[in-house]
Amino acid sequence: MEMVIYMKEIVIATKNKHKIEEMKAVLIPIGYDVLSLFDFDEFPEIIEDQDSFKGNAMKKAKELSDYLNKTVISDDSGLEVEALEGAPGIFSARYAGDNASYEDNNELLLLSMKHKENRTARFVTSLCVYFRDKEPIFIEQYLYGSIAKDYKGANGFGYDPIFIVKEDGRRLAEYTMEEKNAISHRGKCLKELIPILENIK
Ligand code: ITT
Repeated sequence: MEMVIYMKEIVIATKNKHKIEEMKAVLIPIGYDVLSLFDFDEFPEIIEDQDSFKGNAMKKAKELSDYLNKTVISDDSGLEVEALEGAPGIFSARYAGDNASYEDNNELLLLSMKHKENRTARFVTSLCVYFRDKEPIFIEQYLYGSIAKDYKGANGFGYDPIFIVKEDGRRLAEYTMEEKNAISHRGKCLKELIPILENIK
């Protein structure tokens, strides 16, 4: 009898290499053929103009899925700081302006927090998987901690060097990728996603 292997295809809706690596590590072992925006010459520019992480994640996945006619996984993530009423929040990537670097955003955040005693913060990830023929999946997860007063650690990206993880007091930028994936907002979303995807025909 002939064995037929059905490769399930999924497109990661990002060009962020950290995210692609992290998502591939979860999706390939459960049988997905994983693509990212690097595999397509043309795709629409998605304007992240929704007022929530979930709204932006859904918009990215739906618009790309409609255009590519494929299953698409997207996430929208960011940092919420209690003393700043949830800022930078959905504006985390452009906190210091439209073309801000990670360094620019970190500098502005340290400055905004200079006289704040309450340094509580959390990372948020809202994840969406958008199918052509099924209801979408939504997952949201958090990583709790606080904002430091200086930089430490060389791993990760974005706000990792100034984020103190509540669990052990280390900076997120001091975690190895494996350690970060085990506890992070995005890592927890992906862990929750595995059994859901495995149950889908
Ligand atoms: P997309 O193309 O997928 O949108 P992005 O890099 O803009 O990639 P997000 O919108 O999800 O990613 O995240 C917005 C910002 O939040 C990002 O630029 C970082 O500054 C910050 N951020 C998100 N996840 C982070 C993490 O795990 N560690 C540190 N900073 C993070």
